[in-house]
Amino acid sequence: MAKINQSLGEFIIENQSEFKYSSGELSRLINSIRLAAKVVNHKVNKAGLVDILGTAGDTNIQGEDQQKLDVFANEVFINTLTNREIVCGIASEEEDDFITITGRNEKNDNKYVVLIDPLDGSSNIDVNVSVGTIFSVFRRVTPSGTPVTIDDFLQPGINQVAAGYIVYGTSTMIVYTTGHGVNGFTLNPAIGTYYLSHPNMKFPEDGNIYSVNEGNYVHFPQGVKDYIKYCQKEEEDRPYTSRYIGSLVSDFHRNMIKGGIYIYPNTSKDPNGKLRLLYECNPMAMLAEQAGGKASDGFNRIMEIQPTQLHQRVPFFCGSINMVEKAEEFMKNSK
Ligand code: P6P
Repeated sequence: MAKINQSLGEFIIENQSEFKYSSGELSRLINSIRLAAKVVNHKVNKAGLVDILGTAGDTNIQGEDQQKLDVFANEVFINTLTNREIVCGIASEEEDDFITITGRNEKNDNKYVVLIDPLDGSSNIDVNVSVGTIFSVFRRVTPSGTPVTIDDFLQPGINQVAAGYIVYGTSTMIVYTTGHGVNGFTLNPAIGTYYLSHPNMKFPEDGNIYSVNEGNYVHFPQGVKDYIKYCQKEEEDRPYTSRYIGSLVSDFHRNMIKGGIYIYPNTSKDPNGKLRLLYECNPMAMLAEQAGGKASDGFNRIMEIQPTQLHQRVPFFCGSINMVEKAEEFMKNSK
């Protein structure tokens, strides 16, 4: 049972028994993410003051300029997860291939793999807009003691054992689920402790916020164009409000609290959309469903998509269930 102002550490211990596989490793994994988030948060909050802005002079597999904070966040999460000897493999938006982690005993007997977008929305860094970290956790499917293979990472989202994000905003929060609802914890930076501030988070079934980059309108599928016009129509509870931060974690977080839908569809420029299935859409979809919301590619449940590539992209419709289903209706009717 969640108690307001309970610390994240107390919450993890109290709820550890809920997790049927619990041998403490998942708790230690969440704890390591908690620690890494504090380190990244410290740097994000000082980004304007130290020479950590700007690009690191490299690009990631997506061909995107790697911001220095991207590189820093990636290293912090990978090192923290590696040092704690909890996971046997990591996949990251910032790494071309997955990373195999062998314990000090040179064995691969840890049971979890983590997939992570270490700093989502990084293009917002230099303009002081919220950014986030997104993580997804699976149990490995290949035999314990052997090196992980791509099959351990290419699992459908329904297999996730945990998922969450950190939003580095006006306050820093960890929001995560282990399959028993969604809880949000706010960092008290004065003492470096996260406290339960948003117990049992729920997506309102309806909302009046739609989040989409309308600059791409001419490239959208007809169903999305029709849904946007529906949102803008002077009728009943509309027009809705358009809110788009350009940071998935921030738009998702606001929509989960207030009600809303986030859409990043396929376009004529990006036929599979922009967002990555494994470390953006699947974890956000697990959170959405655990909070009573919905996540699809416009037609199919995100978490039932069988991945084929580590960095594959999918169209993403996510948020209040009635809004997602209305958008899916427009997609179906325009087919
Ligand atoms: P665009 C950030 O790069 C991101 O992956 C999401 O966080 C964000 O919602 C989206 O891309 C923004 O993309 O094309 O609208 O700038």
